[in-house]
Amino acid sequence: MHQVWVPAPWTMCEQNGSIPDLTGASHWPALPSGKTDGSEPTVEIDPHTVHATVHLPEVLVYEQPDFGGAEARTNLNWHFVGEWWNDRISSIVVVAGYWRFYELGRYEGRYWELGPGYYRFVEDAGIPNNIISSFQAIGW
Ligand SMILES: [Ca+2]
Repeated sequence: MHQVWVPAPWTMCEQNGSIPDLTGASHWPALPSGKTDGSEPTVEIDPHTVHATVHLPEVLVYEQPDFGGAEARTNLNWHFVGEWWNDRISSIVVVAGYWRFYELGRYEGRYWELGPGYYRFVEDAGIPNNIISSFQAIGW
């Protein structure tokens, strides 16, 4: 029988109506990847160095204060967080990068910026509780 993967309702994904913004990903940081034409590589890549030096923007959002309730982790920008997450974010961990959080979808309305850190209640960072509808990385 054909099995269909059904995401949990709080998974931030297109199946749940979340709208990813992939335009930003094209200029996110990246190291040269391996060549496929048989020529000598121009850069010798040490995977440990890559791990230590490349910090992709990354954020975790939580349903409740103090990092409680449902959690979503992402490295992507979101035009819309999806109906489940909409107006439901109460705490945030910014792992890397600088992120802008918007009160409306499509990066509209008021917005607030957070850098790396633990934000156990968004209102302590000046963001009204249960208001975020979209967010994007603006620097890293
Ligand atoms: Ca909102």
